[in-house]
Amino acid sequence: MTASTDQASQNSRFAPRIFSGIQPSGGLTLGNYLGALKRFVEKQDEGIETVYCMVDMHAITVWQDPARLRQQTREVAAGFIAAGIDPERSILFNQSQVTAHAELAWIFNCVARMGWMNRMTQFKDKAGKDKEAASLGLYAYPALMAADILAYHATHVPVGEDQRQHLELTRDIAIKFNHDYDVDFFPVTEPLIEGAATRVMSLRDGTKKMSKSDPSDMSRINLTDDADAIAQKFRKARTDPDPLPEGPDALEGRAEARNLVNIYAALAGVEVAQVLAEYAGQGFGAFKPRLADLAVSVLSPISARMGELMQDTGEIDRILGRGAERADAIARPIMEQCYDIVGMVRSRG
Ligand code: AQP
Repeated sequence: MTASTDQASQNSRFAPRIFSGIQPSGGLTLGNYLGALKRFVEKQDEGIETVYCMVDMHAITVWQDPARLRQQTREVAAGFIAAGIDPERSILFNQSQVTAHAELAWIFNCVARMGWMNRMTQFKDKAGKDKEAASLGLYAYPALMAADILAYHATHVPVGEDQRQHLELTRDIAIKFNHDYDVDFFPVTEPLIEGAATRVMSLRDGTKKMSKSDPSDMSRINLTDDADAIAQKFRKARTDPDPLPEGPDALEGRAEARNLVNIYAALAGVEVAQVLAEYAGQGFGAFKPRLADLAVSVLSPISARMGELMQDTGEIDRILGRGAERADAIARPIMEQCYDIVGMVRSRG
């Protein structure tokens, strides 16, 4: 049996279930929208069971002002709903309201090996030069992420390219847990990294990921940006002087050009080759305003709806509370089984 058929048969006893999350560590960006949110909506609309989470416990692995964290959690929730997540069809909640995440993360801290964690590139990037000053939570982040996913026995996780390594670690943790305790308890989750915009890059530097925590606001499009800001940011986006080429291969070595073409393709829902067929030979002076118009047409209804939803944060809190109850109803029995497998006495009434 090959590794993939072996794994397929191992996972076949688990009903398909999608889990994914976004940190409320800032406002949502075009990268979050194209790499994650848009695809979350597609999965929901395919009729698969979908569980989506504002991962506030991940957010505090770096300093968050408490009032801002609360505000951003509600705003990110509004972003999910405005982008098309229906809180009746999907389960939508914030992580800290379901304690299984923290409980399972501790068990996974005891399953994951130091050597595995030491290889995580996101920790190296986020901790920067002064690793001694980074929080222990930032180091253990991938074990909490594995717990987020496996507390629901999720079989598939739509994410951007930057999360590939963490998903590999989630699989390693599931395999080691199953092996150590001689059980077939956790699925070996499949990452879903698909589409033209799995890695949207900074508008100021085509080698860096577009990120909500980048100090430069000009590096990203925020979902709440108005039409003028979007047009200005694309106009000032770094590019090269050459015209757009005829085929995708010729974008090799032109990181900024490729990024803008990928964004256009993902927003329009077409292939990169189709974008180039339309714009080949034209310069960025002509392309950027068309890209800005397209981005405004996609994002402005989302931004307007977010604004409306944020008028009633009490309703957002009710949605998150109800989502947390539904999430807990799935995760709690899995957590209790997990404690039993590990050998913990559970004798409370
Ligand atoms: N630039 C991006 N391109 C494609 N996908 C992206 N994602 C994030 N940035 C891009 C995807 O969005 C989901 C949620 O990410 P997150 O907010 O939990 O964490 P992150 O990847 O660390 O995103 P940021 O914006 O860079 O946050 P900060 O600045 O707080 O670290 C994930 O599926 C991610 O792949």
